[in-house]
Amino acid sequence: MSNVVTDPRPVVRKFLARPQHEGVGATVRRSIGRFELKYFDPFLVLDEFSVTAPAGFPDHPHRGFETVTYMLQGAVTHEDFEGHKGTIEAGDLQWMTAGRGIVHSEMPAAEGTQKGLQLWINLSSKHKMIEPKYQEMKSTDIKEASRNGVEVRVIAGESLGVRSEIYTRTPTMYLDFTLKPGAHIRQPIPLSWNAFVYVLEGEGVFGKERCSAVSAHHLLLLGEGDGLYASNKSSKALRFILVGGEPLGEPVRQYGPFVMNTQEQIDQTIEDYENCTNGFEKARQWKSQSSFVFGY
Ligand code: FJE
Ligand code: FE
Repeated sequence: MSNVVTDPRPVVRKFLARPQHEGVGATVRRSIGRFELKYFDPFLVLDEFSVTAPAGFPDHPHRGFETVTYMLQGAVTHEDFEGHKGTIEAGDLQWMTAGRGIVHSEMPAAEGTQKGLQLWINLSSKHKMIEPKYQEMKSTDIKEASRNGVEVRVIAGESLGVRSEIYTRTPTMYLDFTLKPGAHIRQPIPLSWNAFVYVLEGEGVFGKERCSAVSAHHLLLLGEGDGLYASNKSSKALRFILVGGEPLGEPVRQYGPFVMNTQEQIDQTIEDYENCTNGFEKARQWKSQSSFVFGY
């Protein structure tokens, strides 16, 4: 990938993510995965979530994709039916490959409101049934770089000469940028990848220099080109994520938390989950500790 951006990608679509109810009493601003944008290959869902106890995401399954949870505020405890348990706090990351099957809970672990981003990345047909896997990174282990008023946290991929160690089964980049007033950035993106921006704080100009500024909770789909141009022409900090991925180009069949290629595979998955087979064996006995704490 070249280090210079000569043909910045235009913004081709813009969505404001409004709050909606999800899980049990939780709120998400869903941008990808809503009715108007069911899929942005390979991305299935992007939720900016907000949960306050006793609300949360109690015991539920996943199959066929990855969930990437990046905390912005507070803390979330996750536990799964294999006995894997952990708490992620502001700035921490959990990159979970559900593969053939995970059953887990994701519940608040601090006072007040827990906020973060959860991205669902599809897996190719040949990887949908792989063993589940976790990659976790504490905030202090996430590499950062800064240059000319731009700060980047490299969650996946590479930016400003810094590379993340996160392994992305579906080739993906995930960068968290903060631009001081007056700063701008040109970030290369592989030509064939789909890419989007989601604005977290402040206002920014994306795509071309003359575009109007975009504010928080907006998703911007980028068109063709070799990278992103972003600029902060406001008087406050601008924070956004840039995510890109190699499209799979495969049929997608989704039933809630199960994402496969065909209806037959979905039927099989529902059967596997009901019968506790083919990766859901441990679902038979298991209930999260959270379910007792929160009484669900
Ligand atoms: C899920 C409804 C859900 N976005 N953001 C249905 F809410 C969920 C789910 C989540 C979720 C969890 C966190 Cl921690 C953050 C989220 C949706 O767990 F998986 C299905 N199927
Ligand atoms: Fe989940």
